[in-house]
Amino acid sequence: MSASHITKKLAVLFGLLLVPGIALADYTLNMTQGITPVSKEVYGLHQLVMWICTVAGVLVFSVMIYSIINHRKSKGAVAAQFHESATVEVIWTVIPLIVLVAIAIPATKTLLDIEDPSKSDVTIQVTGWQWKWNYNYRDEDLSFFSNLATDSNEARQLGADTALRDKADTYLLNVDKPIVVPVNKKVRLLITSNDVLHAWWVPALAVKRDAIPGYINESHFTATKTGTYRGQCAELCGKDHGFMPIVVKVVEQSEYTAWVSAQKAAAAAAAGDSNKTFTQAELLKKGEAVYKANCAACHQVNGTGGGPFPALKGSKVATKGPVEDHLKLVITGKGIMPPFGPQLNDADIAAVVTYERNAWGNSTGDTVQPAAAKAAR
Ligand code: HEC
Ligand SMILES: [Cu+2]
Repeated sequence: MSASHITKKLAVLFGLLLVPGIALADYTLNMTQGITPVSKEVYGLHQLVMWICTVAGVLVFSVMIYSIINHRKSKGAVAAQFHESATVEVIWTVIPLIVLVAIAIPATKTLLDIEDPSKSDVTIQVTGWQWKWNYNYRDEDLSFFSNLATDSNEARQLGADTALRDKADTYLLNVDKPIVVPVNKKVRLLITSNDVLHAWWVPALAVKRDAIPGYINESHFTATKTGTYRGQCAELCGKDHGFMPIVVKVVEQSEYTAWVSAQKAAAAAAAGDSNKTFTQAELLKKGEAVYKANCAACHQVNGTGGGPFPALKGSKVATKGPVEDHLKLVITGKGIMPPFGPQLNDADIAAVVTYERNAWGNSTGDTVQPAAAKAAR
């Protein structure tokens, strides 16, 4: 191969190397420092160990390379013999020992801090569901589900226009209801699961804990900076593992207090809805929102289903069968369809069933009231 040939090939290679460089412009090599005392400790520990490794590596490889070059056989070097030399053995035992102790002391301190959820100000029970998170504020009697934001959910549908993806705000990293916590307060997390293994992971908070059915893992964080922090489920948990993000909003205490009362008022209003009678138009509007947040992931926004998920458009249950059976199926689930009875209130269930019976060309004309959902439970 001629020299110019090689130069050309190298130029192309470098050109190609630049492509991902542009795409990953804000990619960083190091781990995040995060916004909690524990995350900073973890970061510091990582830096310390990395530098110890670097120094040890440079020292060892320098001696090795120097020896290979200067004491090589072709130069006539003869290997020195120091078998059973007590001095050498003491040196190569004591130096690593000192290094290990130097690492173990800060590592133990960090581990103890990670494992210390005592004296917390707020306790939140985090429950993994396929494929969403449930948050239960233990001291506030407040509980809600956090689903993938509707715009992201629509953008990932079968056959969705890819332009939707660019439009979706923080594609796949946004939820309909984030959890809100006060700044500079210690938040204790009780992490568990309702079905399979999940893991609650938010890098900026240095929390990554398995959510295990029938078992409660404890963790904690104290966010020292207001803002929005994102994470994801970090345990392969089935079809929509990649679609159950986590959003934590850290706010001032006063804003937190206001948020809690607003959430409680909304929950009380929703509970009241279960005793109301709605018009069909109201139910359809509410039902569409409930459908998009809870059902579209499997049955698709346009009701056509796909794979193991049956189409609801023209489905027997949603068009011909009695309303009662439709309600029961949604409440108790079937096969791999999870039960929505524990997840949705009567008004939500009535609304989504009304919607399914009248959307996408389904034309039963039925209006299903919350009282019917209550009776079907
Ligand atoms: C995790 C995926 C998943 C989600 C989310 C889901 N479903 Fe289903 N759904 C299924 C599967 C799978 C079936 C088929 C069950 C069977 O027959 O074994 C099904 C069946 C149904 C049927 C019966 C269809 C027929 O004709 O047999 C209805 C109605 C239905 N789902 C409504 C809903 C509603 C309402 C929601 C949201 C509140 C919802 N589904 C959310 C997976 C899902
Ligand atoms: Cu998960």
